[in-house]
Amino acid sequence: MKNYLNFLFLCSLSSSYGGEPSDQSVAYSTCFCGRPDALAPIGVMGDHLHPQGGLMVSARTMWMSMNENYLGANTLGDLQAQQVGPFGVVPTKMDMQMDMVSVMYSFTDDLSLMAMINHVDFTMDHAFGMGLPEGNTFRTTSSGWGDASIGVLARLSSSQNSELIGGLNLLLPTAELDQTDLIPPAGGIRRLPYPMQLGHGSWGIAPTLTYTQHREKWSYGLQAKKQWLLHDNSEGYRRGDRFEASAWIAAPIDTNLSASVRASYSHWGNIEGKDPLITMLPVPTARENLRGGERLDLIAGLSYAFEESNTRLALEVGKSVWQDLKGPQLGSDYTIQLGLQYSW
Ligand SMILES: [Cu+2]
Repeated sequence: MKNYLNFLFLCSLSSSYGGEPSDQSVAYSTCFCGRPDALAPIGVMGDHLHPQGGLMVSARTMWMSMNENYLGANTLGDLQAQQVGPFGVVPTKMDMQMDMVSVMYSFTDDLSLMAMINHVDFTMDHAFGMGLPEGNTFRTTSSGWGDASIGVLARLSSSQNSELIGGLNLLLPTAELDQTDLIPPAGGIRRLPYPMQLGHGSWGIAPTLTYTQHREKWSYGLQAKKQWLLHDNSEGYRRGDRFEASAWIAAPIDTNLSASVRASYSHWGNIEGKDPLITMLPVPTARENLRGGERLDLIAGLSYAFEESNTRLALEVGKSVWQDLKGPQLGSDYTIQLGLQYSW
């Protein structure tokens, strides 16, 4: 039993969940180890701290599938999307995979360092010349390291069962922005449009604010996150600012297993500036003013805490239920996030 109470995230005392609060609970009053919803759903980062000296490594993979063009909040058929421009080529489907590794280290009980790198794989299918005898389809792919980040997380306030954590991340321009592939209607190998490039390639800052509260039988949280890029990247453009807000409820459904539901709203701007090697392509993904949008996702999650090994395995599956995009632009259909976290 002692093992169980200590198993998660190096917390050094029992929680008040299902038992009397420990007399040490003054020191770490907001440690909810021992329950599987101790941490936020796997798609939320920056929601927790560790006691001084604590180290956590997380590996996550995220998949996103996009398979319809939107103009505002409405979907368009491929031919309709082509006629909006009119565009010689329209994207019809995009699949993204992002693999992320992050590390947390706690300098003090109230301050942690966080660092993250990611690797991305993109596939985009296109149609061109629809309605014409020579009409056809083609696929482009790109793959490589995305933009890394480092940052700090600090406890701003806490009570017996809640805490407020502020984060500040520095975004590093590590992604390469010169991915190319064969684009048949453009006559050969060309630099790929904006969404197929591996990241933003700019220095930036991303503050987060996260509130969580753990009740006896359930927990909830709220997070707001903003991302600003500070300058044009090496190719002469800057991706739009981004804002995300999440709200979730979670509850243990077994000793080791918890379930969650989460709503996530995101808003992102158009591209400023332009890459001259991209902007000439006859496809909406090469237009700087057709990149912005906003979206609401509903996301269900499961989290499993292994008793003996300080390990959590967690899954989130999300469906985009509403989006309003500068278009034609491919909208998100569903997302899956799988993560494994280990702490010392
Ligand atoms: Cu952690």
